[in-house]
Amino acid sequence: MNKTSSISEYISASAETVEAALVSSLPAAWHIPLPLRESMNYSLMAGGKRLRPIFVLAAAEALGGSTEAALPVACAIEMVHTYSLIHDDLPAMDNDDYRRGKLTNHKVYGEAMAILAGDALLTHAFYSITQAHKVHGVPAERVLAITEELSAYAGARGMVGGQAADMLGEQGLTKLEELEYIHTHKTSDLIVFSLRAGGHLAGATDMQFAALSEFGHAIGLAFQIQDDILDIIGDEQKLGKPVKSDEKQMKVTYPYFIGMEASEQKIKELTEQGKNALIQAKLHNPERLLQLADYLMRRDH
Ligand code: GRG
Repeated sequence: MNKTSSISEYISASAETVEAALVSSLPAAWHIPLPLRESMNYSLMAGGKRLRPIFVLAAAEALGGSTEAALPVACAIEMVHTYSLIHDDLPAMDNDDYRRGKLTNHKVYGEAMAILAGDALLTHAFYSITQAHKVHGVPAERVLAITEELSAYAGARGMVGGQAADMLGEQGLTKLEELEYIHTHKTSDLIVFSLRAGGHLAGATDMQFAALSEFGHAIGLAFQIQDDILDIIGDEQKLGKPVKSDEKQMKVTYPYFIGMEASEQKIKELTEQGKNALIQAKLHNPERLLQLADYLMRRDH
């Protein structure tokens, strides 16, 4: 992909590359019970935006690393993201029938198989990471660092912890800081991991890692606030009237605490803050990461 293509062209081309790698990520030669293989592939290929894998590729590129060698790690983070969505949709959690306009995994394959598909995707993510070394020759100590960070950012101190805090807080969040804890772990942590993984693949310095983390945390939070705003706009379109913060149906989100306008302003501030952190770190080629941050701020889905 040349440097003058638009950010939408870059995103489409990168998503295509990731999807081609995902299609062949479960080896055809492995003997896997067919419903399990189908259930895993159903959600993996269900039309996600592929943002997290694109961040892995763009961060590796920003530091002059190989995007080809980054692909197994890019696939791994999409597997973790996909497992989290399958489990989040289950009756014991959000109990959703549809995701991305399609029936949720458990609606098609049943609850037990959906749980297993999620488990298997999470496990397979770690297998996929090993292939960066075995197939592409990424040094073993870099792969080890990526493995350690995926366990941390996706697990109990990361995304799963954020999900647990969200569940526990459902009875009544009273402070914006509590909501920020949830957003940081539930949403930003996988984005921070993706950027840092790109950094590990390309041999980033400590200062560059700090900038990648700050960028990821800021735009992850901005992404989640934007998600909350888009949710409210969707609800308003369904109801045909504005949703007010004192109405029961308004979820406890950023707009609930500070209103829609201030939330939009916060998205802009976070995006600028993240971009500045990256600019100051003077990466080899940060253009695509900076463009991605602006693109996310303007997204409408
Ligand atoms: C069940 C362990 C466990 C975790 C669930 C991901 C998650 C945590 C819950 C889903 C609900 C939610 C709003 C999560 C915040 C992160 C987020 C905005 C996910 C959606 O990400 P997109 O927009 O999804 O990148 P696509 O469909 O494009 O892949």
